[in-house]
Amino acid sequence: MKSFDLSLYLVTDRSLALDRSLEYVVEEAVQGGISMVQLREKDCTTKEFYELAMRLKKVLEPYHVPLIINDRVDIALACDAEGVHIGQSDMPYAIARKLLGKEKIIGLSVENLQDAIDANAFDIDYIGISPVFNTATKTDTATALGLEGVHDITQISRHPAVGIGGIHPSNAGDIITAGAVGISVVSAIMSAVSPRDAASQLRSIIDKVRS
Ligand code: TZP
Ligand code: MG
Repeated sequence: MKSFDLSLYLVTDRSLALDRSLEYVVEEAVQGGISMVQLREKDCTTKEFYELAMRLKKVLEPYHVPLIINDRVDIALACDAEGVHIGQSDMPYAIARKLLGKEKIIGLSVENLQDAIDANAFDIDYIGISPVFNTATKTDTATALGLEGVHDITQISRHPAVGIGGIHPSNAGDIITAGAVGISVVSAIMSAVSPRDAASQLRSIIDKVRS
């Protein structure tokens, strides 16, 4: 049985890690309470991507935190990651599912209500509502959906949803209240002076809103 916890989902970006290793930031974040990690690499060779994924897998395994690979089904298969996260222009989910099998986690970004309606017909495990707010971390996004978008999408989706984009301690609780089961963050943890404290602060906010 697949079991995973979307509540506090770290998406990586090495360029925002303030010269610290990805392994260091991720392990700190895990100790602060993140529940899932997505390795997102836009600028490296396949070999580097694979090696990085293997190193992160080794960091995460003792904590039983799932490793999800952004976009690259081949890397996910090569390192036996727990799953992949795909966008609307990445490999079609049905092909990803065929290649990965039933037991792996597949997440899909939805950028509007229609994407979420379409995704109801898909054998995926969660959706990422993208972006909730505008963010300097990724500027080639669709129009920000806001809390209203999170509400509308989670109302119609049969899949659990996480929000991504511009999420920080000041608005994290609102994303959950609007209907998401979790939040995905990049800079709020990757660029924090203490990734552990940043994760732990977000963890407390989420737990409080959910209780
Ligand atoms: N997809 C949509 S927005 C985004 C991604 C990968 C970046 C989110 O970064 P941040 O720093 O949490 O706003
Ligand atoms: Mg993608």
